[in-house]
Amino acid sequence: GEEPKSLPDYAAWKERNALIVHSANTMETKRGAIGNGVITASDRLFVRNNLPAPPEAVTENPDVWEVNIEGVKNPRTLTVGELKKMGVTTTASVLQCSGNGRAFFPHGAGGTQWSVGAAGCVMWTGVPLKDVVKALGGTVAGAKYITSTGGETLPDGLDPKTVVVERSVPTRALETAMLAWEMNDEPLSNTHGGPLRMVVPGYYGVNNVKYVKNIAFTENQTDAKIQASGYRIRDVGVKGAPDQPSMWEMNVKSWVTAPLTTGSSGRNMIYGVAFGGTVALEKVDVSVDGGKTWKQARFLGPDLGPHAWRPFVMAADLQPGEHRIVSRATDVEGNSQPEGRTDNERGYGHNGWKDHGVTVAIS
Ligand code: MSS
Repeated sequence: GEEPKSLPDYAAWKERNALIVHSANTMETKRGAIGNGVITASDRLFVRNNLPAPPEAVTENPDVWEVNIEGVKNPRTLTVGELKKMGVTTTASVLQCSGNGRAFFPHGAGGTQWSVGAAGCVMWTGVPLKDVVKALGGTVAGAKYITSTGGETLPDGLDPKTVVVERSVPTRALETAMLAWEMNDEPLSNTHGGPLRMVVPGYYGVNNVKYVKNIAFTENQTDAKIQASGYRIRDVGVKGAPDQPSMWEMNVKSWVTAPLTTGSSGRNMIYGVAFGGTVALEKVDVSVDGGKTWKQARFLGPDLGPHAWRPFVMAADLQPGEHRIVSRATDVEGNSQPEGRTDNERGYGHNGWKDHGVTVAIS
């Protein structure tokens, strides 16, 4: 077999046994390591870097990190130290890669073959972006997007537009967006975007720009490749283009986390996690017969708000034999996970309940 890959230096503090290391830039949480907690332990949280992370030294003195704010009445550069005096809030939100579930697409969508573990629920502390905007006199007229730029040093010899992590989200996200310097009650690590990260609750991972160094309120979306043609939903075989849907708001989703392979007959506790994206979750139904019959599961632990996930549990009496266990979440607006998947070139946004199930042998 293949040598198990070791953790890259910038993520060496992670719990190796809880992770599938796809590459030095992509590590996912094993399905069996997600657990039943409301918050994902930092050392188990997935990692996805499109570029090499900045040197760890940037997090040694986080308060001196600078972010430039443009597209406001009084544009200026602010340090993290200054941001800390402008306002503060704490929010739990699901961080999920756009390609989580890509491994289930039969056409072999290119990119990291994430199963379910490119996701976690994280507690962020930072300043609401709208407090910052208010302090700088409000946004300029005509601003339709919030454009955030990552602070990585770009590789030499390449057109910066083709590599920079720069993402635009609609200004409606200003209601909940924040600039975070803490994750899970600790200073934000370099691995997850410290000293400062743009957090857009309910939006796919890619919009949560790490090491954020520039925020601009703009009339147009950035023409950086990661925005213009990357992270766009299109049919298989079609190239990315700005007129296709961008990976912004997440859809309603859930999956089973235990049992995964085997069990003994009689009473079994079936566990999983579920979230609604930008819409709060209403309920989760679980089926132990592949979707023929459903029963509502019970949420576990406290409700940490509309952007957090909710662990769930359902007791089931299982007879010997194979059981296909699936879960289906519904949000408060009545959107439920579909049975199937929407095939798309890059394998984004998969929330179909059928593919996300598990087959368990009961003896
Ligand atoms: N940011 C920056 N700066 N860079 C990079 O690379 N990536 C993305 C986000 N942000 C990046 C950023 C992605 S893509 C994701 S998912 C996320 O991040 C992740 O996170 P963590 O912390 O986990 O690593 Mo997909 O949609």
